[in-house]
Amino acid sequence: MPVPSRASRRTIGAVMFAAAAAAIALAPSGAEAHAILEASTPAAGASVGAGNVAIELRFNSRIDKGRSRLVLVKPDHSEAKLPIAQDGPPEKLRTSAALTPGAYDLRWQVLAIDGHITRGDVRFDVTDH
Ligand SMILES: [Cu+2]
Repeated sequence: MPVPSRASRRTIGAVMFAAAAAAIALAPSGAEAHAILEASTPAAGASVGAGNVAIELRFNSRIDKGRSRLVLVKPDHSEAKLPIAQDGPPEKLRTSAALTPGAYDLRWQVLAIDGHITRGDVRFDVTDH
């Protein structure tokens, strides 16, 4: 292999530096990789009709569904752990529940791909139709 000239070595060095800088810029920091809730059904503060209610939470990153939890606090303040569907898009948690009228609080806890847990809740109302 021919020895690179001084000029081409400098060029190679510049390209490698640029590639390294780009890799650092693109690497997600821990904070950015945390799962943040982007949208939910029912939406926070929404009112939905009684019956079988489809529940879906969409996050900003892939989550470990097997190590995430959904707990529904019912109008009588009792809590029910909801089964999480293991199929579907990796950034969504989906389940459903048969709900009677009243105020509900859906508490979520998710494990993001960076190994960090985040949690929060979505309050909504179920009304009689
Ligand atoms: Cu994190």
